[in-house]
Amino acid sequence: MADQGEKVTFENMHRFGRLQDAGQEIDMNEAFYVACRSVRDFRSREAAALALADTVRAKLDQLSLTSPDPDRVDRANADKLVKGESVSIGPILDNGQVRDVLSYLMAKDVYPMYGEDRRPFRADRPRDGVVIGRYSLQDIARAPHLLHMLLHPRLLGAATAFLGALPTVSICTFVWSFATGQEAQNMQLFHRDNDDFRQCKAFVLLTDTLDAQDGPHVYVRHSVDQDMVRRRLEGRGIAPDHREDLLHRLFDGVPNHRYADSLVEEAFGPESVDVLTGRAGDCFMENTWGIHKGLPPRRAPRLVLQIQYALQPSLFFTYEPVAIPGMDRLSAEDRYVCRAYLKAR
Ligand SMILES: O=C(O)CCC(=O)C(=O)O
Ligand SMILES: [Fe+2]
Repeated sequence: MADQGEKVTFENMHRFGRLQDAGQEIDMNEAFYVACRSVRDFRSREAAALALADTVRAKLDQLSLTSPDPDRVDRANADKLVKGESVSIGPILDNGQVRDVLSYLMAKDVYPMYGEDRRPFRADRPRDGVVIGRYSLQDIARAPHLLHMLLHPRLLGAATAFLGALPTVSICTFVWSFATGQEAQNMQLFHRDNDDFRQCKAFVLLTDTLDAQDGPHVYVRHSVDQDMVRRRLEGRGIAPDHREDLLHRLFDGVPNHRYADSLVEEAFGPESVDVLTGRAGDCFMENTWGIHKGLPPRRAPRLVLQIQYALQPSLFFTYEPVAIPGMDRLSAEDRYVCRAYLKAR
């Protein structure tokens, strides 16, 4: 334990978090992760996120890194993210850039995202029964135009304003969803992401996603805040007992909970369910505490780059940053944003 009266600094704070005297160590990262996933009350999550943002800004200051003033970046889109509305960014890759990414990835091994069988395959010959595929960290890191996407000013501006400090890319992954005809599973079912008290995701479409057959992303508008949902249910004249039951089922679920389509439809109505379509190269962002899913494609496989911006690396993952050319030409701030996945050498 730290000496009595010793000042808590960023350098020594981890020692205050460990109960070494009792001969047992409690990993506070683990405790923090459990908290991120278990605190379901929106206002408590927001208070924790704001405190965390203050801490991150102080830490950045110590590292002589500049965190842009959250009010001077993309406040308008950040406000939408806070309220639980999706943000349309528009195209961030042109057709040639999309082709570069696709032809690079088609020549790399794809691994099943879930399940025991980890054998790789190629995206043009998906293995039977594999619904969702991913790439290795090495192959993700070397993908063409990756830095352009991760550090895109529109994405960083909205993420910085939303999070209240310079973000950390805590997930960066190309995800294939294959047209298998199987029932929706996992992230194809309605859920909330809860890696951090506040996090947002940018989805960059790499295949055209024009209608329900293409497996579009689906976002439930205004599903982040139980008080807002309560007011809306009141406004629709839902009886108090039933209203509280719906709220309980929408907010008090265990982490990793999946929500039935019928529950979402009943609580929010079809007009609050946004189906986000677009052409390859298009990007949209959302606060993924809001309820969402990626529909299974029915015609052709669908490829998306998913970028999660948060206040810190996810405590769930072990990262192995990959050295890539071009990193040493970036500003220290940009290197910080990408540090969980990419390094200079
Ligand atoms: O692929 C999608 O559209 C959704 C993915 C998702 O929700 C997730 O990875 O958490
Ligand atoms: Fe998700």
